[in-house]
Amino acid sequence: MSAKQPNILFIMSDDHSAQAISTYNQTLVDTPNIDRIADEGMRFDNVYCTNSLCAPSRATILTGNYSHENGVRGLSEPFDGRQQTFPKLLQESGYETAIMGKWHLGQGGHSDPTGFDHWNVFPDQGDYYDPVMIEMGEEKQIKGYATDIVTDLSIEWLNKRNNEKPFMMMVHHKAPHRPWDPPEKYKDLFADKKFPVPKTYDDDYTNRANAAKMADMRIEDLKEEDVKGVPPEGLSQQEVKDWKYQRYIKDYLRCVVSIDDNVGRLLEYLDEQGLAEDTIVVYTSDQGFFLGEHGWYDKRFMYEESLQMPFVMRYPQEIAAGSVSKDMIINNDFAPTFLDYCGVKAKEEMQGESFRTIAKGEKPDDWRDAVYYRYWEHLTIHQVTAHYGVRTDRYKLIYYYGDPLDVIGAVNKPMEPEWELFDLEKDPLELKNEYDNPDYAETVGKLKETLNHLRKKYKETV
Ligand SMILES: [Ca+2]
Repeated sequence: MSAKQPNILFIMSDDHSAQAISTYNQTLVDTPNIDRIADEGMRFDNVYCTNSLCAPSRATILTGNYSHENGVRGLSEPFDGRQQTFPKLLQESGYETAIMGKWHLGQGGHSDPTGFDHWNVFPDQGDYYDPVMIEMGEEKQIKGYATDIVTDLSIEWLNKRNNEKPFMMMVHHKAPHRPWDPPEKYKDLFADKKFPVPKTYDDDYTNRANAAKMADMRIEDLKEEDVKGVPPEGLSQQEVKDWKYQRYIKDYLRCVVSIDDNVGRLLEYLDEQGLAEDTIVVYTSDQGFFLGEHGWYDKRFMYEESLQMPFVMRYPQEIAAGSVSKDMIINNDFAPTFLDYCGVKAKEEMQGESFRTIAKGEKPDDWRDAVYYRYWEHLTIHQVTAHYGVRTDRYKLIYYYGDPLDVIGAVNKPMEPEWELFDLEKDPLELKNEYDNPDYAETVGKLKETLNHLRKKYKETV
């Protein structure tokens, strides 16, 4: 193999919103180590998941394909590992490959990880404390805190790997996923701090589709086990919400601080081993997350906080330090991009594009100007309505199709279809649906054409 093939260290957490990373937003928490990847490489401001849910995003990242193509449209559909994935292609091309931590794509049969020389993953969601892990099919309980353990195992594997081969390792943290359990050492961090609430915290969902009103993921609905306690007596409804929000955001951010520490450990390891120059380092999350925006926690919606994935990447040989990209990238693009860097061809076309040239600071003339999104689950947990839509640099058109056929969880739950249009330039917080505003009729027409074009392009049939 060519000595020029880079290593890839792909670090991904679960439900880590860009708002909770200081290179994106300074109001919540300091993440010096994740920021370091951006400072020494590129920060991507417009990276989107194409189905904002854990398992589907993971399946898309592995295959480069949309949910309907890779078979993981919702949380209940196991991944079929016989299909083409980028780790498999790299392994076949001489890479040594590994995955540590969260897999969440089913277990046993054809759903165990494939394309990895070594894997050690949580069953399903996994536990924060003393988690059971499955190492190459064998269950073992490991003492400690999940985020530290995943990093320990990753460093252990890097020490043992075959130095003759380039490596690709996926380090997948469980944190900061619900139930947001922080490590013991950080359980009192931020104890005396009061975090600001986001601008749309008290969203009342007027001028919007019913879908927003129906969603069952409001801060006030957080359960006792989520906020690890009962609100003091005598509080007003708003005070209970505020109390819950502080409990929620503090535990969430405690988990984030621990992730950032562990990202730092891996970066230091690369420095110590002289690997930093030859290794592409990525930090991302499987989707975004609501941290009180629109009064919510969780994800699923095509709204910005849930759609946007944080994404920073360092590769000193090609990416200028401190650079920023605003180009629209989707999680389908990750697989073709890594293959491009490694000089490996996919066997059949993936539904994503390599953004290697964008990372070099040059945007290809024919780069996409619209992103297609689809959330398939219909009125399952959190009561979010199935929808698909298109986002351009200025507009977002969402169709809540309400069709009980061919969607997950939809049996006997038909709904009146509804549309939302947001003008992101005038209304970046997505508070006013302009779909019925005649001033936007022409825009709506054009966006529907784009939507239909993308649905055809990606072979969407329902
Ligand atoms: Ca997730």
